[in-house]
Amino acid sequence: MTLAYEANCDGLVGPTHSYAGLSPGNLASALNAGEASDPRGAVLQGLAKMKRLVDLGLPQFVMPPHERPYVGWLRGLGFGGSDASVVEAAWKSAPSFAAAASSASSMWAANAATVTPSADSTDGRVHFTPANLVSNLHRSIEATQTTRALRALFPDPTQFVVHDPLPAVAHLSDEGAANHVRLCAEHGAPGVNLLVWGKDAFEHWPSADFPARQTEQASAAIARRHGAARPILARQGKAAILGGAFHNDVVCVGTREALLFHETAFEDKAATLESIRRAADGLFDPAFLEISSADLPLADAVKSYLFNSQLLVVPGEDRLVLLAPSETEANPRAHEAAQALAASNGPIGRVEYVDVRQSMANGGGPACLRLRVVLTREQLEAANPAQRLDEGLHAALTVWASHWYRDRLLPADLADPALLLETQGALDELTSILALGSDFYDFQRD
Ligand code: SUG
Repeated sequence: MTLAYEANCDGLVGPTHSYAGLSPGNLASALNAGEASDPRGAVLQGLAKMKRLVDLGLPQFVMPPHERPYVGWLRGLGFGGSDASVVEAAWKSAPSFAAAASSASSMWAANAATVTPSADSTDGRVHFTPANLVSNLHRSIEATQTTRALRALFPDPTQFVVHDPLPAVAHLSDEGAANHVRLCAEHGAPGVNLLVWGKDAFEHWPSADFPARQTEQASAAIARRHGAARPILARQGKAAILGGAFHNDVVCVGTREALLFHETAFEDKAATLESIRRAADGLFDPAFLEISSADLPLADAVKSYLFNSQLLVVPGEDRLVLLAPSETEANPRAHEAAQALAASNGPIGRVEYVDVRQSMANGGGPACLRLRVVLTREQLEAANPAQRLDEGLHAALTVWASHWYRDRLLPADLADPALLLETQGALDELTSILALGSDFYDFQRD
C-alpha cells in the first residue's frame, strides 16, 4: 500500500456572499432569505477553519471563488453594453437570473466534484468529475469555472484526470462529493465507495419544495467513468430529503472505517449497510455509528448540522477528530449526541467546534466548505503549491480579504455597480497570490 493523505480543498468565500433564498429544500437558505450578510466575516471564518486543519498537521488547499456577478453568462442571455449596464439591465428585466449570477455558492466545495483516489481507480490516477449542479439555476453556472479551477490545482495529466462534467440535463443531475462517502482501512488502502442518490432520472418526484438533487443515473455514470472500485449505489432516505437533507452530507459523514449517519439517511438502511459490509470484507471492519431519531430528531439534525462535521484522521492521534459546527454545540440534543460519540470507545476520540455561521445560514456547514482529495506524497507535490495553505498564505489572504470585502451586504446591494468592480479587483489580485496566471477568469480574458 502506498501511503496517502487526505487533502481538504476549501472554497474561498467570494465577496458577493449573500442570503438570497435561492435553494428550495434547503431550510437555512429559505429561513435567512433577505437578511444582511457579512462577506468579510464569512471569508475570515472559512480561512480560520482551514488554518485549524493546517495546525492539526493536515494538507489544506484553497479553491478560488468564481467571478460574480457573472457578466459573461448574462451576456449570453442577451444583455449587452458595458459590464455595469449588463448587470443593471439584468436586475431590471430578469431579477432571478441576476440574483443567480451574483451567488457566491462556489464556496461549498463539497459540491465541486466527485473524486476517486488512485487506490480505487483502474488506471492509477486520481479522477475528478466536476458536478453539473443542474438542480439549481445559481449553482448550474459553476461547472465550467470549477473544471478550470480543478485543472489548475491538479495540472499533471500523468497523475490526475479532471473529466468534463456530466451533460447538463436533469436526468444526470449531479451534486458532487456531498453525495459520496469513501470508507477504507487507511487513506492509501483500497476503499469502498458509497454513492448516494435521491431519485431515479425518470421518476416523478413528489415535492418541488424539497427536490431530490442527485439521480441514480448520474451516480452510476460517475462510478463507471472513474472506474471506481467497490461502488455501492444507495438511495437517500425520502423522509430525510423531505425533512431538509438536500444532500446526503446533511445526515451522514464517513472516513476510514467509520460511517456516522442519522437513522433516516438511507431509504433501505439494512441493505445499504449489508452491501458496505460485503464490499469491505477482507479489507476492513466497518464501524456503523447510527444516531436514532429518538436521540436526535431529524429536525435537530438539520438545524444543528452534526453530520456535516469534518471527520479527520489527525497525525499522532489514534482516534478520529470530529470538527463540528458551533450550531451543534448550541443544540442540546446534538451536543449530547456528539459528546456521547467521543465518550464511547468507538472510532471518534474527540470533538472540536468551529464557527462558520455565515455559511451555515445558507445551509453550508464545515463539511460543505471542503472537497476531500486523497493524495499520495507524489500527487500532493504535483498540486499547485501556491494554493496550499500555510501561515504565510493565511496571513496574505486575511490582508487581501480585509482590504476588498464588505462587512455588510443586503441582497439589493448585489445590483450595485461598485460591487462588480470590487469583485473584479479582488479576484484579479487573488490570481497573482495563488499563481493562477492572468487569464484565469473570463473578465481577465476580455
Ligand atoms: O446548494 N446553499 C447551498 C448549500 C450547499 C451545501 N453543501 C453541502 N451540503 N455539501 C445549496 O443549497 C443558498 C444560496 C442562497 O440562498 O443565497 C445555497 O446555494
